[in-house]
Amino acid sequence: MTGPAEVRCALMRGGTSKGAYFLAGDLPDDPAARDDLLLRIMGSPDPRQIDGLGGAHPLTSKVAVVSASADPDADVDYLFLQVAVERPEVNDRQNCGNILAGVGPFAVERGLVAPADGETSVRIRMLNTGERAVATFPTPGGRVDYTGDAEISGVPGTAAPVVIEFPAADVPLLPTGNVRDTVAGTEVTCVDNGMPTVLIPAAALGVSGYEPPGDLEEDLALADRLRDIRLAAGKLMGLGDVEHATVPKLTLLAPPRSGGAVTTRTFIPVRCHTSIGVLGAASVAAGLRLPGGVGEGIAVLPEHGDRVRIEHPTGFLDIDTDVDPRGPKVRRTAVVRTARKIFDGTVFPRAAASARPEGGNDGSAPR
Ligand code: NQM
Repeated sequence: MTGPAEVRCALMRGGTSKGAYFLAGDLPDDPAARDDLLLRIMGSPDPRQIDGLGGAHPLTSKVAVVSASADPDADVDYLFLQVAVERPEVNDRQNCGNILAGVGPFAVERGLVAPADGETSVRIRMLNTGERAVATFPTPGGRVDYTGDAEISGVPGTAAPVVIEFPAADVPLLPTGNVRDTVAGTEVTCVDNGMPTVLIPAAALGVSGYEPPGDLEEDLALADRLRDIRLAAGKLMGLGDVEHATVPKLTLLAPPRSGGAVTTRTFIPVRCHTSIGVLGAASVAAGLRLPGGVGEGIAVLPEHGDRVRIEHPTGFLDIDTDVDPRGPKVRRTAVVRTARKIFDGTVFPRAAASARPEGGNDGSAPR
């Protein structure tokens, strides 16, 4: 498959992730041609992604495709694509709330949204799930200002805050219809507040939940157990066969150690997240608020207010969730992230002829 020899692209950090941002009009319309091009741009498949923009980890092998929205209630459409590192696969079955943090600033940079003098709000339709978000960030003098004093765990230094509000969505919060299920012999809570997530008490899997991500990734017995839970939970959650999907995510829960509500280790779905995804955290926070869920007896919820502090391997993520236990339904979710434009220019994809090693897709599971 051939394609353009050069493409306009911005590399941005969004929250604790990093990705290549494109205008939809700069990529092929045909999804197969687009994905082939993105694999060659990111340097996949290759564990080091040495010949492309990807950073050799799922958290740095991400793509945002942005366009003006035809929807009167949205300014822009955002399609998130997860580019696998070691396999020639591009997946659109999940959203990404971290990469979302860069979408508003990128839309202003590309002239899709006229900035106000002061701060600008961008209404974003997230094409992966049909859900909505509004991102608000500083634009003094009508230019995006990435500098500021907001700090997020997992990112050195400080930057301008990107405040993201998620209105109530129509997706069922409990995709299995139950607050607790027994899946592959383990009691779990399957929840979806923007990201299909399986909550699992760490102790039920024989780990503390405080281990560093690398140690958990090396535990092959744990990996087998998580795989069994994920495949069974995926079916129960209506996601079908998730062998090659990046959802559902799996979050191990343990009591908080640093004043937060809970400690987490999240598998996305094979590598262990060095922090936690935004929508993953939104799902955890909502799940903890459901009476009868597996978080009961583990999490310590604040007595007042919507804010929940989710501890993770490199710090914490504060997220606001207003949950109506009748339904149950999430009325509102909000989070503060930061983003930064790293470069803006032209990317030169690897030539199509060398895009795939002999044998192509080896059919192995996602990482
Ligand atoms: O849950 C990683 C990330 C994510 C997704 C993943 C995310 C989210 O940290 O909204 O941001 O779960 O694959 O970027």
